[in-house]
Amino acid sequence: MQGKGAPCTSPTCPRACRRQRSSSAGGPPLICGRALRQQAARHRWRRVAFFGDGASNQGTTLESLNLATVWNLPAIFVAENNGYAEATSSTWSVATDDIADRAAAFGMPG
Ligand SMILES: Cc1ncc(C[n+]2csc(CCOP(=O)(O)OP(=O)(O)O)c2C)c(N)n1
Ligand SMILES: [Mg+2]
Repeated sequence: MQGKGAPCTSPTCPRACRRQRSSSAGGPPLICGRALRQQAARHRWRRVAFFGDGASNQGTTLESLNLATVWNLPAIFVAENNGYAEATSSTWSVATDDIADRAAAFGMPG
């Protein structure tokens, strides 16, 4: 999403999803909380967190991926790599070519 701000500018989700909005790395932990509520209420909804390449380097995002796996939360994490986190290039700051590769470290499909 070149030229636009944080991943708040998310595409429309499929019908069975509800989306969140938040700034850098705030979304994944919030989505874990909401997904836990969905799970407890036995709803069929899946929660979706969109985060950017910059947010993928933040601890809250990685903690959320871990939590979602160990609690088996109904959550989907979508990484949007637009090449930059503000003025920082992802080629300089992200230690993988494909952010989805990181999912394997948390036991989830990437
Ligand atoms: C915890 C925190 N640190 C710093 C910022 C300032 N900030 C706002 S957007 C942003 C860059 C986000 O980059 P990225 O995750 O790649 O999302 P993009 O804007 O490229 O979609 C930063 C550092 C913030 N909002 N929150
Ligand atoms: Mg980015």
